[in-house]
Amino acid sequence: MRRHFRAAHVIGLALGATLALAACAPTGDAEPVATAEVNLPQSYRFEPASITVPDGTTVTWTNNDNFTHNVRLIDDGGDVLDLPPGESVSFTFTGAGEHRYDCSFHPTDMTGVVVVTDS
Ligand SMILES: [Cu+2]
Repeated sequence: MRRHFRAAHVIGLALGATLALAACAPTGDAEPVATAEVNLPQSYRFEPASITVPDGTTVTWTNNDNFTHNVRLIDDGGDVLDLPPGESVSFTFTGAGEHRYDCSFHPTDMTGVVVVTDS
């Protein structure tokens, strides 16, 4: 009887541990990185793709890839900032919340988000 109870208890602990691991498993959406600098390394990437900055921060993207990309400000009027290889562009984000952007040439591979917090 006592032995049976202990076995059930162990199974319960194992289940709990499994659920905890599942809750912490990577989902592909990494925690936003606190930086105002986004790199475009080879190839076709924004790095880091998810950043966080205080309200009113100017974010700079630098294209270190061999191809021309751009920054399309999806949630900020849709303007497209051209970004040839070796060049940088900047944009000042205002308004707390998620500001999504992508590269209009490669929207499937290249998306990013700027999480703006109250300053
Ligand atoms: Cu691109």
